[in-house]
Amino acid sequence: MTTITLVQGDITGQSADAIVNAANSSLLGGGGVDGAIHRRGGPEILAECRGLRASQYGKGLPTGRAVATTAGRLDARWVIHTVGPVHSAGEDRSALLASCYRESLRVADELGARTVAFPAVSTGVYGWPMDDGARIAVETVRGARTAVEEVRFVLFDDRAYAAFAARLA
Ligand code: AR6
Repeated sequence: MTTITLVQGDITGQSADAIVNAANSSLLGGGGVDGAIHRRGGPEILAECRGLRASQYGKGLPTGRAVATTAGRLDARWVIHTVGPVHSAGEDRSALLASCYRESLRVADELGARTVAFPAVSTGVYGWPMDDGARIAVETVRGARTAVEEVRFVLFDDRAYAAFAARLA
């Protein structure tokens, strides 16, 4: 049984086995959570991302997939980088967003992570509406077959926290 917990705050301050990054396919960093993780986690994370690009993801990590690196100076063993879809009004990309959560948990299982902290993937720069992003996140984690014991959603602001709390209720 996986327990879902909610926390409001900055994901880079969390203590967990794995912290999920809302990355982009370049794996070379960016703004939002991605920028914050690389800033606080230090250069070791980017160095490993560069290595992954060179060895496996020359064309980039595909949307909906996930890959792990060291967590550098973060209070975690791993960062799991996943690439959310950019929201589109004309195309339903929700299966790709669900895939981010499922694939991140699959990677967490491979690593043996028991506690995993997630941000609300795609709901920032990538424009996903928060309520729908929360629905997909909660439904997918609830439906996942995983040995992860705690999934902690770390929500940056009141609005995100309220959206996730409403879905969990
Ligand atoms: N802790 C927790 N949540 C955060 C934090 C933080 N430190 N910072 C922002 N959020 P975003 P995306 C929230 O934009 O939409 C990057 O440039 C934020 O309020 O980080 O998947 C990447 O390199 C929002 O609710 O990720 C990609 O290019 C959620 O985290 C692109 O952005 C996700 O916002 C990915 O966009």
